[in-house]
Amino acid sequence: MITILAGGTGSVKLVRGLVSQTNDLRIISNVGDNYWLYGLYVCPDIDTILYGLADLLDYERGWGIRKDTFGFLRQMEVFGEDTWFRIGDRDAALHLTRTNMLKNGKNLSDITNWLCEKFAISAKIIPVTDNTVETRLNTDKGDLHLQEYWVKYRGQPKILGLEYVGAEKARANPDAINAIHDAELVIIAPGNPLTSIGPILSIKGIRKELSKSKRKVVAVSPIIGKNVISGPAAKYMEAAGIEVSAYGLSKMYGDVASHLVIDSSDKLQTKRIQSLGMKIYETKIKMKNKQAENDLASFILKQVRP
Ligand code: FO1
Repeated sequence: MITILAGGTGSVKLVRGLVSQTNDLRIISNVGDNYWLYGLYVCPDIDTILYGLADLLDYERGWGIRKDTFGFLRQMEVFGEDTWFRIGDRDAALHLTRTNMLKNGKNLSDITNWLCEKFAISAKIIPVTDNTVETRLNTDKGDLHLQEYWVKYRGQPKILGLEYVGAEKARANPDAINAIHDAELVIIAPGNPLTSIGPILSIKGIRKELSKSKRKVVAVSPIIGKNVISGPAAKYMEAAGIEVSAYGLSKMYGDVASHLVIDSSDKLQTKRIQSLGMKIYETKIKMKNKQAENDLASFILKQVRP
């Protein structure tokens, strides 16, 4: 059994690749960017995996359903509501269903299992916790939810700090702990280390279990040279004073992973990273198409030997 820690669009590509190579995959999903809107509970990282594995994801945007319509949102605008967070019509149906199930006493894990069944997804998606953890940014425009910072203000405000509110008290999902404990290999997806993977690692039970299992944990870099393959990770890393490079990443994951997959073009960093005690694997990490997703997944499963 293989387990992957995932969040955001960088992760879903590798998740898809892994599904093509193994039939026993557990996906521990970030919940830090979950967001309440119009009384609906939106879980972007869970939904990106659901849509990705159901082959519904809009890959151009990296979120939502391909060819979705936005009639619901247009009507909300007519009613004078803010519409900077673009929820599609079919996407809204999912959020409404999930919110009703929550109101009827189901927890996020049960609901996510049910959604996997509905989308005929055989991999198991495990929200890292059923409690609320929110990634919030302290900025020069005030305290903002991640979605407000990134979508509403387009990542413009100056970041003064980042916090995973609720992480202290959140109870790790027991299925997530078991998924780490029982796995042959645990993969940290090439997601944003601060806003996609960070909230997962901020939950004490998870970090402890990963540290115990460190010999079988491999992280995949989302960075090539000084650039992040996609998304705003560099912005968050710079704000946190972390070097934007595979080396900077290895320092962040040093206590939870003992293997790191980097891009072949980052060879020159290998020695520096090895000095931190990590085993390095070099390959092409950019997943431009399905073949590249499968190739990276296959490389990890064949080459990384705990
Ligand atoms: N990202 C945007 O940049 N603009 C949007 O309007 C937007 C809407 C949206 C709706 C549902 C959903 O699941 C995700 C959505 N995202 C949108 C993506 C989201 O903000 C982030 O990419 C993730 O939270 C990062 O993992």
